[in-house]
Amino acid sequence: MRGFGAFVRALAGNAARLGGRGAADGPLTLVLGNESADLDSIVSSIVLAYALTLAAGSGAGAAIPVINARRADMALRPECDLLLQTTLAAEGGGSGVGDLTFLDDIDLAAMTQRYAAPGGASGDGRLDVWLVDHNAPASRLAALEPFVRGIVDHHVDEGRCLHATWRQITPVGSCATLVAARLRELTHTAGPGVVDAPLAKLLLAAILVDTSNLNPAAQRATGTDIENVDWLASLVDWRQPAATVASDADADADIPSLDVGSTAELYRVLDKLKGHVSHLSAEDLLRKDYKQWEVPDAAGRVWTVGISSVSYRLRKWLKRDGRAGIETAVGAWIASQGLDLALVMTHGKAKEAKGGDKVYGRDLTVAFAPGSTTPGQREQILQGLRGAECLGLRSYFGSGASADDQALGTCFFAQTRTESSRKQVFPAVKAVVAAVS
Ligand SMILES: [Mn+2]
Repeated sequence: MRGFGAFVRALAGNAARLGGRGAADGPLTLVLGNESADLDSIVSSIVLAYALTLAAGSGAGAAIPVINARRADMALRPECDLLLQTTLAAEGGGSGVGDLTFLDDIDLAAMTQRYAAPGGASGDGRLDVWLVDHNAPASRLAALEPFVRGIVDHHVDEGRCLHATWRQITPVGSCATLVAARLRELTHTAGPGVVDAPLAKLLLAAILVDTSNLNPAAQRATGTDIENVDWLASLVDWRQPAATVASDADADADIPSLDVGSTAELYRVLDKLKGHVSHLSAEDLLRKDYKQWEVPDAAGRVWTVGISSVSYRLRKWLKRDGRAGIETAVGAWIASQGLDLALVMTHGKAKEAKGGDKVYGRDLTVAFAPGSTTPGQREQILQGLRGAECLGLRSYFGSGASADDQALGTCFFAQTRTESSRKQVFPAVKAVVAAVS
């Protein structure tokens, strides 16, 4: 396999390799992003699969990137859809996103059973799973854990999959940075043709989105992110500024395009698409960027905890659906996912006061399953969260509201530590739940 274009054009054959009985008994390498299936995860899984394929040489079959979401869920991620369609088309991938493998393309139970025997069912088959942008399989995919061979991630180490032979967990702004760095090393041995212009833009886009365009105020980007952004930006074919503005350019202004002239413009187009969520139903808002964990407490009980990240400020959502509407939607989400504890992180830019500038902020909504938690446990969790320094929670509706909230099972907070994303919030929640007795 030579070049990213060849890798992209071979994606269409992956369905057959995963498909029928017997077809997948040979060695198989899957590269899986995290269950939020955000841009970073999708890009990292595609590009790490490419890097592994290059490194393995021509003898082995290509590693298969697997998007950790259902195919239909791509409709909730217009920024991913645009970036992937553009990149895959530029590389000659005929069906674009249609050629990618999604969770619903794989019969996980059948596959893990087939490969469970040492050496695989056919004797020479072996299933290797690489996790990117997470370091422990989602609870729904726990059956994959014994097959995890490698990890490339930038989250807090959950201490799982210690048997993996490659375990790279580095706190940088974007997992795509780690994948880019790995690819950059490959250019030393495999030549500069390893990274072409569309691939550079693909990686660059993921890093920019995850680091808010390397904005120091967001406190995401590290030196490694900045270094790799510089390198990738030098490889992209940027649109040259036009001498005169053609009249039909104005007519096309509403159709987003990634044919842009700078990193700032690339970020702006994708960030705008990503933030376009106000038309989504409450359920779609909750499931769009969602992760779920099993967390044991001090009494030995296992809590099912779900955290939704929503690019929509609570103030706007309250105005649209009302407090009761949000509580009903979160309650239905808790029931449908079988959660004990649900957290909804709403974030984005909003005006603090009429006529003022838009300021980036965060809110946190905490809700419990009424049947599976006791008032005492809820109190311990809320107390723990209020005391968590990395959150800086203040009651959203002012003092006195929290007692009512607790009886209802839903609490609304302003999160004053706005730099804490789910990467910081989940470890804090995990520690609070672990202390419940
Ligand atoms: Mn990430």
